[in-house]
Amino acid sequence: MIDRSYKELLKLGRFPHTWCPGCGIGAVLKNVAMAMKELGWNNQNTSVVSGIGCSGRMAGYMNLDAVHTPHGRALTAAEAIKTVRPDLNVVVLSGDGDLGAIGGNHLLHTSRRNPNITVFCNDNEIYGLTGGQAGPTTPKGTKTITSPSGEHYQPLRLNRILTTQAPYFYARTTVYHLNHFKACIQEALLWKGFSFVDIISDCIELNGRRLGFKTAHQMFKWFDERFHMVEGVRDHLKDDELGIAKKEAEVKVEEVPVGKVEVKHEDLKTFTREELKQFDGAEGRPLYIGYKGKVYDISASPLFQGEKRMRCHMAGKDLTKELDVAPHGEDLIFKFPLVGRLKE
Ligand SMILES: Cc1ncc(C[n+]2csc(CCOP(=O)(O)OP(=O)(O)O)c2C)c(N)n1
Ligand code: SF4
Repeated sequence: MIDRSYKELLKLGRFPHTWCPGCGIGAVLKNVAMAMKELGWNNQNTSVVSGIGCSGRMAGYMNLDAVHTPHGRALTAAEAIKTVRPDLNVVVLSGDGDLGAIGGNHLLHTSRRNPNITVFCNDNEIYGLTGGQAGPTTPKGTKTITSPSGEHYQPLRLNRILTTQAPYFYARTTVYHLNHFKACIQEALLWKGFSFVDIISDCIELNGRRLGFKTAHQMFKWFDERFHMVEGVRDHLKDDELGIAKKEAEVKVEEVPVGKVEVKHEDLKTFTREELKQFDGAEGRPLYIGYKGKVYDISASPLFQGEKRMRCHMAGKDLTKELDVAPHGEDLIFKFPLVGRLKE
C-alpha cells in the first residue's frame, strides 16, 4: 500500500493549490514532505521558510510553522530562526530568482557562515510568477518575454558559487530523475551544515510553451538530454552533471586528558528530581538538566547566557522527552560535563 502519511505535513485545507497543471513545484513539495515524514520531522521540531514567487508559495502549504518572507529574504529569516532555536530543523523552499537574484547576496553570506539549514531551490530557470522574464539561471540564448531573440548573458552557476565555501553541500537534480531527486533531498536534510539542492524543474506555462514544449513531460525529456547523473563524492559538479558535491567541516575531536578515568555509572553522584530542581541557574547557581538517566551541567551553554538567561525555565528538569524530538538534541548535550545520574 502506498504510504500517504506525508499528507499530514501539508495544509490540504488550502488546496487546490495555485500552481499550473504540470508545474514541477508540486513534485518538490510532495517529495520534501515525504522525506521529512520519514525522518519524523513535524510541527514540533521543524520550521519552513519561503521567499516570493510561484516556488515561494511552498512553505505556506506545509502544516508546519512557516514564514513567507519578502522577496529574496528567505535565508535571512531561516538563519535567524536557526540562531535562536538551534534545536529546530530549518528548511528553505524557494525559487532560483528569489534565492539567486534578489536574494543572491544572502546566498553568498549565509552559505559562507554554514548554518545547519537546508535549502531546496525550485530552479525553473525563469521568473514564473511575474510572467516568464529571464532570471539568473536562464541559459544563454533562451527566448523569454524579456529576451525575445535569446538571453544575452551567461547564467549564474550556483554550483560554482556554493562549492567555493569551506564546508559545503551542493546537489543538482531534476524533478524528472525521481530516485535521484529523493536521495538528494534525504541526504541534504541530514547534512550537518548549510545544504543546497538545486532542483531543475519546469515552468511549463511561462517558459516551456515559449520554448516549444507542448507538455511538461516533453520538458522532462529535455532535462534528461541536457543532464546526466554522476556518482560518488565530488568536489564540484560540471554544468551538465546531476549529483552531489560536498566537503565536510573539520570535526574537532576533543582529546581526553591523560590520566582521566571514565566514571562508572554506579559511581556517579545521584540526584532525585527534587534535588535536580535546585540547579536552575538562578542567582548564580549551576544549571543542570537530566537526559536518559544522566545529569549534565549545561551552565556554559550559550543558550542560557545573557541578561535574560533565556530558557532557564527548562533548567533543573529531566528533558529526555524534549531532547528526543529535537533532532540534534543529543549532540548538544553530550559535549557538556556529566555530573551525575538521576535516581529512578
Ligand atoms: C522587491 C520585489 N521585487 C520584485 C518583485 C516581483 N517578483 C515577484 S516573484 C519574482 C520572481 C520569482 O522568481 P523565482 O524565484 O524564480 O520563482 P518562480 O515564480 O519562478 O517559482 C519577482 C521578480 C517582488 N515581489 N518584490
Ligand atoms: S507560472 Fe510556471 S512556475 Fe508558476 S505555477 Fe505556473 S508553471 Fe509553475
